[in-house]
Amino acid sequence: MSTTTSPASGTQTLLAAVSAGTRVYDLGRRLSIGMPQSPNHPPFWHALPRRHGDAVRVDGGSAANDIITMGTHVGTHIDAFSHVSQDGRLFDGSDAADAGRGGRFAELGAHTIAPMVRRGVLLDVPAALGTPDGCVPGYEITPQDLTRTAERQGTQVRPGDVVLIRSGWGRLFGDADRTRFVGHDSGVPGVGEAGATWLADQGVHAAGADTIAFECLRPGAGHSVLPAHRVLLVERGVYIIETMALEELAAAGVHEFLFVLSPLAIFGATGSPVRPLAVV
Ligand code: UVW
Repeated sequence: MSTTTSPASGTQTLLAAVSAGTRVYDLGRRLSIGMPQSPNHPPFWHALPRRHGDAVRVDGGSAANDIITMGTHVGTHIDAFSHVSQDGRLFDGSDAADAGRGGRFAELGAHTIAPMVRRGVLLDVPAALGTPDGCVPGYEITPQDLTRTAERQGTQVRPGDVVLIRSGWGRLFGDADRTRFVGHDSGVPGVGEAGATWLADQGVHAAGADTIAFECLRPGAGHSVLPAHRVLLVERGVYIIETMALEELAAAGVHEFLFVLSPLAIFGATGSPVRPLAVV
């Protein structure tokens, strides 16, 4: 007997799963003026040049229209392979000086990042380290921390996964002092070169974190040295997702899920704002 599922019944299975109580976790941060962001990038700005009543239609209706400006690396976002070069070379070895929208960015820009519907894994590192509120500023999450976390959770990291690393730093996103989340002076926890290499060695497709630059920032060093970006974006071809909201997922004890992310297909862009979802 054939066990092939027709597209129609596959859709029905999905719809039945949704109506049976599938839960969707929003892993994206709200975009608002003044939110914490890296000083490397143009800030988020939102204006309302046409308000209700400015142009009233003959039937009495009117539309309000707005404008946003922002860097593509502001808020929850994904880094394209065009974002970082090392010693003048991009991920595919091409000359970064020849890049730009008409050059290699045509092959490496945000528009080339395929939408992701993949197995997602949350590694709740501070929970495994016994500091559930979060890692201390500037703490480098090691490969041993990552394997210990996966073992403690009973979670396997598999090739093709999207691995999200909770450091606990996301709790500072709404802090009145916006500089705390950015952590230029105080430092930010995250993986370093070794942790990034471990992730790439597992064959993951993308790696994300609840911090502004994904990787460990040493106190006082700011964004001056970013070895995990080099390893993942230039050497190993692993996408990076930053400024994710992971607290709700962690609080619910969810460590495996369906991960959904669709970048904006901005031609030749170095990154894209995203609103990732975890579906369980
Ligand atoms: C930072 O904001 C530093 O992250 P990225 O430039 O990698 O997007």
